[in-house]
Amino acid sequence: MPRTHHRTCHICEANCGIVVTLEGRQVLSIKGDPSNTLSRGHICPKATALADLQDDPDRLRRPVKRVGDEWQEISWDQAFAEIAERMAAIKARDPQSAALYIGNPTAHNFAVAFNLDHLKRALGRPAMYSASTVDQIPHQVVNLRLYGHSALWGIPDIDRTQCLIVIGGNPMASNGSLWTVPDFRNRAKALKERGGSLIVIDPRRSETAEIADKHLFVRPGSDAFLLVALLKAVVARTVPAIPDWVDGWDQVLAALEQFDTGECAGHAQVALSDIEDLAEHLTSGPAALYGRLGISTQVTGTLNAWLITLINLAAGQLDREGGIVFPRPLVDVTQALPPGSIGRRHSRVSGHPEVLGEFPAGSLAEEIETPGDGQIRALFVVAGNPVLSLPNGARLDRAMAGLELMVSVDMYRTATSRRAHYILPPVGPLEREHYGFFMLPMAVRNFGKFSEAAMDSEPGSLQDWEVLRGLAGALSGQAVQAPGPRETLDALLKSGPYATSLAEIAAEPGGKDFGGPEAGQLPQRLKTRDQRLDCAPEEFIAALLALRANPPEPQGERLYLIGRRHVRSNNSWLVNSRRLTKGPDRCTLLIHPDDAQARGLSDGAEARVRSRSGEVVLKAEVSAEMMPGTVSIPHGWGHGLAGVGLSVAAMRPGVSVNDLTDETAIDPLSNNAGFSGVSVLVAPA
Ligand SMILES: Nc1nc2c(c(=O)[nH]1)N[C@H]1C(S)=C(S)[C@@H](COP(=O)(O)OP(=O)(O)OC[C@H]3O[C@@H](n4cnc5c(=O)[nH]c(N)nc54)[C@H](O)[C@@H]3O)O[C@H]1N2
Ligand SMILES: Nc1nc2c(c(=O)[nH]1)N[C@H]1C(S)=C(S)[C@@H](COP(=O)(O)OP(=O)(O)OC[C@H]3O[C@@H](n4cnc5c(=O)[nH]c(N)nc54)[C@H](O)[C@@H]3O)O[C@H]1N2
Ligand code: SF4
Ligand SMILES: [Mo]
Repeated sequence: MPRTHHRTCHICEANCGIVVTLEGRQVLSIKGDPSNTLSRGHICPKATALADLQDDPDRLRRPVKRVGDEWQEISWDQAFAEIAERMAAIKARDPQSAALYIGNPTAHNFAVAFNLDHLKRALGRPAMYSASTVDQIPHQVVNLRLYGHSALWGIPDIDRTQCLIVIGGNPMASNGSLWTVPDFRNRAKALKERGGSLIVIDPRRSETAEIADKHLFVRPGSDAFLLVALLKAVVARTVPAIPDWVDGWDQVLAALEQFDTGECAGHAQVALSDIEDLAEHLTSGPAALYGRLGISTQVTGTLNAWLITLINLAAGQLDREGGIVFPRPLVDVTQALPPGSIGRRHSRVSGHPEVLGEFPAGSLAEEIETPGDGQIRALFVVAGNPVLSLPNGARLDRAMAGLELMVSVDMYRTATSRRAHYILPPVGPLEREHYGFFMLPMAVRNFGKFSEAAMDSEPGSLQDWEVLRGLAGALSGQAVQAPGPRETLDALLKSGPYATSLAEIAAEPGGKDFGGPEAGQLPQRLKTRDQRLDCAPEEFIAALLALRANPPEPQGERLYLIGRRHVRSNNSWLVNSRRLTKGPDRCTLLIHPDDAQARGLSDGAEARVRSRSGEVVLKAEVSAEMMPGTVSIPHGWGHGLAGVGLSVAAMRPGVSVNDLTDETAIDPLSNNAGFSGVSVLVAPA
């Protein structure tokens, strides 16, 4: 008899409710769950890939060990014991030689979040790296410095705003980021139906720009200039009503004096009249300026995220209905997690400060390559694919070959885990529990949904968190004694703002809804010592002033390279799904017709793209959706490396854009990689 199972899709940040129909272990269908009040029945094509993943014969079911070029299946006990033994030998020579890299899927796994510390402790405080520093850490730094906690989030109040301005985000493809906003399409449609507007600022006419009322191109990597000009335009238009719990506004104004609006607009290649129009929208009703990945992955990422907050503040939109609102999640992560630190330690080779406990992922390769005390000799990768996801991944790939021990917790033999000595696979995607611990605090509803496993796990398999505990136990010689993830979550729900419980949440198949975010949360929710908001941290002001001396360099023959996401893929890891990989080639070079013509490149021809880091050859896709002077290649491709065990992906492996990106381009305030606007040369291959 078929049975239905209500759960949350854990692939991306949207946290959509899904209904899985199963017969035994066989998935008959995956559909949107209309009873889920967060996602309202919405799903995207990726949800059905959960079934492909669950059944994928390439997915590892047992630990494997690399012996030469061969992979041998071994038992968990053997894997844990051998790893512990090798680690002990390495540590005996140098206690500070281990590093841990945490990939994006760990952000979608509450049980991993509760158990990482066991592994960190057992490894003796390893150097930490993660996908955060190729993604969102600038926003966390701004949260920390302004609100006092890296995980106190403000999000656009999309369901009540009259104007949403998106800069460097493409929610129509990504389904939202740092903003859990499932069903973005219909929420944007409703905004327009009530007479509001959607404006997109992006060097590519993205899928979101396609449905917008207005789209502006911006020169990649130059958003800080546009944002300075916009802030000045907003200030010129209104006398900002800065709340009395905000300090530092005068310092902001003084710094702005140093900039000329017209000059800034010129640097960003945005017309002054368009900037005036944006300011008009922001100051004439409920409106929200939202910036995401395109503005985060720049060397000015923190500056960008800060300027966006200042613009919302100056326009009177911060903590306002229809502006930027602060969700009140069921689990208050600002209670559950420490606020975050900056600069307590520095990296060995280049002296990068620790930011939220991490060094720049872009500096991982040099720490493996450079001899001396503290050289990384053992690397543990949990749910990450840094060879494809980090800048100059090819350099990291070469460096990894020199590691004495590498362990990947992953269910596939990927571009990265093929370098590991041991791969430890978790259970299938439908065999695990889920709670959107990190994502629900950024959701458009104050909402909770707990998903039980949809099916029993295969005998002898372990969940990610059990793998982490197994490793920690073996490394420390002591089994981990701690409450399980369900117990921890239950306790957090009980002590949370709604004093609910796991049992209460789990009883609701569609989730439990406590209403939409309310305005008026500040200053009470601030986690700063004095419960005031200092909007002008010294180092931010200094970085802003330093911007004057760094106008964009003349472009000449060079083109700006940016990235993109497709609704049928997710970073590097849904590439083995038969359902998703159907259709046209997606790893292409998007290039404007004028730029293509100037280089003698026709649509479909092979193009050679060169940068400081390397070179790739891929098919050109000529399209006026690109800003002239700008090209785009998606990340998450490059599965053709020897040793990768992805048979579906192998048919169309693509190339890795991160063979072109620059690992030395780092935002000094957050350690984030600068991916936007890499300078490249393009020619026919
Ligand atoms: N040039 C460029 N580079 C980028 C980006 C870009 O826009 N442009 N985007 C960046 C961003 S935003 C991110 S988040 C990073 C992502 O960077 P990473 O997190 O390093 O890489 P992913 O491609 O997400 O790979 C995740 C890995 O985890 C495995 N995995 C999936 N689910 C699970 C699970 O439940 N358990 C375990 N143990 N493993 C699992 C997958 O098989 C895959 O190998 O890439 C970044 N890199
Ligand atoms: N389908 C799908 N969904 C995903 C993912 C996926 O891989 N596939 N990945 C998930 C992850 S890990 C993340 S972090 C989120 C990211 O979600 P989003 O932040 O929405 O990221 P992108 O879709 O990469 O959109 C970034 C946009 O910035 C633009 N851009 C690039 N450079 C610049 C610039 O210099 N300035 C400006 N203003 N814009 C620029 C790009 O053209 C692109 O349209 O998506 C998540 N959702
Ligand atoms: S939008 Fe994200 S959470 Fe929703 S179905 Fe698609 S992949 Fe899953
Ligand atoms: Mo990400």
